[in-house]
Amino acid sequence: MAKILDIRGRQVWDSRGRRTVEAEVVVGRGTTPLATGRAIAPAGASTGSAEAKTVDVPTAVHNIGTRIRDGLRALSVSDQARIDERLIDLDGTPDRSRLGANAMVAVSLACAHADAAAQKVPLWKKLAGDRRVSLPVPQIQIFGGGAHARGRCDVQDYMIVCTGAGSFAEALEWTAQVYAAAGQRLARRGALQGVADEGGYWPAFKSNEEGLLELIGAISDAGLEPGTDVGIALDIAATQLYRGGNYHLALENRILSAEQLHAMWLRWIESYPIVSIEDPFAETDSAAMRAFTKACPVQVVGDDFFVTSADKVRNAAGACNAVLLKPNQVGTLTETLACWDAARTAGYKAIVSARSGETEDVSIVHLAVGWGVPQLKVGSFARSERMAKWNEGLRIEESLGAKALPYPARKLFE
Ligand code: 2PG
Ligand code: MG
Repeated sequence: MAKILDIRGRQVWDSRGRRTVEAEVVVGRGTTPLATGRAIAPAGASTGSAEAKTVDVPTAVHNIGTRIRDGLRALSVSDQARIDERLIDLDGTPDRSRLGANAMVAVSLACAHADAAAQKVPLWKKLAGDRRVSLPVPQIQIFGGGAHARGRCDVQDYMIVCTGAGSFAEALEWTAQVYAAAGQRLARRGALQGVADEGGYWPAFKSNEEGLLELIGAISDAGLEPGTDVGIALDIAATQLYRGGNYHLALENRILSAEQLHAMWLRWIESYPIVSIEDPFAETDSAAMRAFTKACPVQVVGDDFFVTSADKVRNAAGACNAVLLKPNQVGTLTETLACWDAARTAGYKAIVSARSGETEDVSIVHLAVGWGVPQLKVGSFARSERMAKWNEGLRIEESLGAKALPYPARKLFE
């Protein structure tokens, strides 16, 4: 068993040109180094209020090189639960505000990478053990709005899900065509204003519904069948729209009650091939979320609403039917896995997700594959912090070959 010999932190930069923290963990036998693992903390822009707290990057780097290094040294790097427990103890706060969730998640993930490297297996394989795995079904952003495009439109993520694709690689082929078609359509109309934080087009829509019409148009332009080949997933990130008990659609200059918004979402779901809707109501509006989930025939995802908390999923009482898993919302791998376990026990679906502030770190792809989480959300089909993750998925799919479980897209959304 390899033991942790050394840990250090360093400041690196993310996709928004902001500081973030990288952890590097050296493991070995005796005093002989065997392997190194590295991971970088991502950062959100539309964050849930109950997310674990970060500390500034110099403090995170300092914490990693001092308290965390001293606390984890000599632990077996294969014992992820023990490592994460120690991190939580060293932090000693309910919200991770002492060590910082950014420092903790970088270290927690770097330990997993170091263990995989010491065992000479890919991270997904270390996590899966002998279980057979498949690639997850991607939700890929085509238009970006909300907090990722200075509120250009109210809906944050207009995404596609290639529900009819037979493999991860085919889903990416189709996505490339839809992404290109969507850009051409916007450019022709003079409605293309660049790309938003996750690489989706920054659109000049006049209404939020226009985004749905444009998605349908782009799917058709790509020669694919909306609803059969390709469905739509939305992230409303509605906490961002919630003020004084109502929902403010700034683009349309309208203020809606929860009941009115509920009716609007149901009309959209009836009129368009929507297969998933995330945070359709604010994180504090549980009653609206519950009423909506009861009425909604498709996947209702809690992101800000659950903040990857196993307890919140266990206490959901009918709110949402799926959970977004973001390791940096809780701070450690073990807690993220506990949330996935809670979701499975409750019969909820799950999606591993990146953040709007990302880097070349591809750990989340391995988590989705290794833990058997059947969906993955990474942002759009542009910018290398996104493409690095899609490309990693391609490598894993290729390496699995015929050993893979059947690709789950058609079954998930049948
Ligand atoms: C979300 C994510 C990714 P952020 O809301 O699901 O789209 O955004 O990382 O800004 O929270
Ligand atoms: Mg979200």
